[in-house]
Amino acid sequence: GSAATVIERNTSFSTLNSDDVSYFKELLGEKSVVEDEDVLLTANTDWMRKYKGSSKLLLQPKTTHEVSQILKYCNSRCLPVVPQGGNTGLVGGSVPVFDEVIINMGSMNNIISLDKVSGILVCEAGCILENLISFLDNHGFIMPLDLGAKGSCQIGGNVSTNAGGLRLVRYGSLHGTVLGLEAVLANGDVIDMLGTLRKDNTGYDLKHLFIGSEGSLGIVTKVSILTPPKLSSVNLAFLACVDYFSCQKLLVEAKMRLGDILSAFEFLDNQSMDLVLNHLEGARNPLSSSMHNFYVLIETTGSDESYDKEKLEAFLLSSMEGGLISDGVLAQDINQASSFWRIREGVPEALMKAGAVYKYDLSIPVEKMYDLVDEMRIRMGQTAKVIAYGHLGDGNLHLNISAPQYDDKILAQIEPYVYEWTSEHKGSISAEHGLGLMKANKIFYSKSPETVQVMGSIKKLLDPNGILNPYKVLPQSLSSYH
Ligand code: FAD
Ligand code: 2HG
Ligand code: ZN
Repeated sequence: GSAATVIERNTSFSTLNSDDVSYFKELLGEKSVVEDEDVLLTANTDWMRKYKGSSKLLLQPKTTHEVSQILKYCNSRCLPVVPQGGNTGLVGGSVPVFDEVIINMGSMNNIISLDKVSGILVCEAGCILENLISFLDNHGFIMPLDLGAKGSCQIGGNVSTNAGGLRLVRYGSLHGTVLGLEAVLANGDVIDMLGTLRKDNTGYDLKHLFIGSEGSLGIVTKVSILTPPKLSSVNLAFLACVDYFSCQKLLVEAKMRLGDILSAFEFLDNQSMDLVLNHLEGARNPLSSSMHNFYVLIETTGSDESYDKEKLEAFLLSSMEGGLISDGVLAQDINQASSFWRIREGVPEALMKAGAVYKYDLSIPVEKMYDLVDEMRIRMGQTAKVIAYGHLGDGNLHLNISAPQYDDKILAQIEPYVYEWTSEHKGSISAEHGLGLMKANKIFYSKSPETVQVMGSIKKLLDPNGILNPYKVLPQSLSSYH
């Protein structure tokens, strides 16, 4: 009932020996070659404690050259590796399946430059997202992405998963904001695509292959990213809606009437709220009555305090009068705003505390999205709770099934039904978390066989021995070639 898929170790891979360890110590220095059992246990285990590998070695390169030397050596020895950032990934992609060597990027955490005219930030892949946010804040800029895992996740991990998060509705995906990358291929070749230009149509834009490929094509070592200016006026409203249709209508209205300042549109249902209130210490419902069916967070970001507030208030008033929202409150200060965000961002943590969880991260046309949730509640009956929330502004549903413990019978109630439903509605079975180990064999629900075949050819070209994050992303038939 947990990781479920049965996978066999690729027999063409070799096994780590003492000569390998000596080579790495010589290359990186003793301190960057970690064999400590406690450290390895943590690095072998994913954030959900659902996926566990058995790697015996973790390497901490400090430079691109070191990453290059590591990969060149591993490739020649046919030693498989897992690139690891903050290990906050939710699809089992960031931990080994068997004994793969873990390449932890945390020591490559230098900020290289910030161009204060263009807002272009260049940094190493191991920079923690929250540190970049603070650094930019001091210089009058913000990161174009923000997510609940910001305290641990790294920009290299964000890029490798093409993380979406809370601001995508305003600033778009990393395919738009990442201007350049440096990546190291399986054979150790360093590919310098670290451009800092908004426009550059010279040939194939290869950086896009590394955005969202989850460490299966190369290790991202540096990133250049366009950061928007920090605007002075940020407002956050926490609202209640009686039904899902109202949430949907509210979104359409918000896009139309607040479009120029809208910076987030998130939703959670009452089951998500209950979970947060029951499991997160100090959390309380910002709205006096707890009898609401749906909650929506609307954030605006603009440059004129009084104009922005007036605009948002007028919007809320007319939405209230029109019956789209049944209750609501505007954050009065930054502390209140973070307590509102804590509720939304705290759902994954609350789910962890509640027991076993089956996660589905789906893109579904907004009109149809909640139909799936209703259907799942009927399917699951009393055996498990169905928790629904997500980035409504982007058509991204986080459907979580929460149960006291993992159970194959529960899994069989969920899969393949959820994937089939999503595919029939022309959705995506991975909106923002990637495929990892969890969904490597499910790719066909969202991509045609011809498309997957081309992906396989690209993988083979860039990583002929298949050493980079094996068993992940692509179906086993394509990724374990010999
Ligand atoms: P890891 O988990 O370490 O790795 C993720 C994948 O990227 C793995 O396949 C790994 O091999 C690969 N990888 C990591 N670094 C590199 C590198 N330098 N080069 C090549 N490959 C690399 N995701 C969203 O999209 N939106 C959200 O709103 C969101 N919220 C979250 C909230 C919480 C509480 C948690 C726990 C997770 C959330 N996530 C979200 C998922 C996760 O945080 C993101 O996918 C994040 O981008 C992963 O970054 P990381 O550094 O932790 O990467
Ligand atoms: C979020 O938006 C994350 O909170 C996590 O993407 C979603 O845990 C999940 O299902
Ligand atoms: Zn999300």
